[in-house]
Amino acid sequence: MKPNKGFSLIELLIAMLILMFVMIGFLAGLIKYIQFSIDARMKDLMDKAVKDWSGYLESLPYNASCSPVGYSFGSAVCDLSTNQCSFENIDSDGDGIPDFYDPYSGNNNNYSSAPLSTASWLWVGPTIANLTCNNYPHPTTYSLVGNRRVYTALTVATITATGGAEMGRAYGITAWYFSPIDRRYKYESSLLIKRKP
Ligand SMILES: [Ca+2]
Ligand SMILES: [Ca+2]
Repeated sequence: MKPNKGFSLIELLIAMLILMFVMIGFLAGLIKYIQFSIDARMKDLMDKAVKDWSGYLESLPYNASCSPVGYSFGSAVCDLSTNQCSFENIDSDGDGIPDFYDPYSGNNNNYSSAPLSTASWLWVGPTIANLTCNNYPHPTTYSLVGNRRVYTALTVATITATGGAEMGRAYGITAWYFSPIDRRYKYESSLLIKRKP
């Protein structure tokens, strides 16, 4: 009987191959885990941005003088008992998101590589303008997770009665990011209606 001289070359190669597959599997899992945890942090910041901006616009005096001035969305007719507004049905790029909450003209998933190319109808956005309202400092228009941004944009319309008198203002608040998992557009929107005092 031959004495056992340890591992043969073949056995060593097989062991190394197995180890390599285990390592590749482990690394793939680790990368997925990191992507999911970044996505979760970005989603938290997106939720926070919508809440912060809603609270800010809510607290702003109706007659605060703000720049940029004017209504990015012109006038709208809203049913103030149900908060249903005429702009909810306007979707000029046909992607299923009303313009009032849509920061991009066209399919939003296509903007992951050009996130600053926002649509013309925004009132405030990542590159449109910083909002200045007297002495009322506003929340940031974007926040960061590493070098990835979570964006915020606003639209605004005046709410008019039949006959044209201003009854209030409607604000569209949208926060969004492109997912680190699949680069798709993820967003959250909110409508804030302020009645004229
Ligand atoms: Ca749209
Ligand atoms: Ca769009």
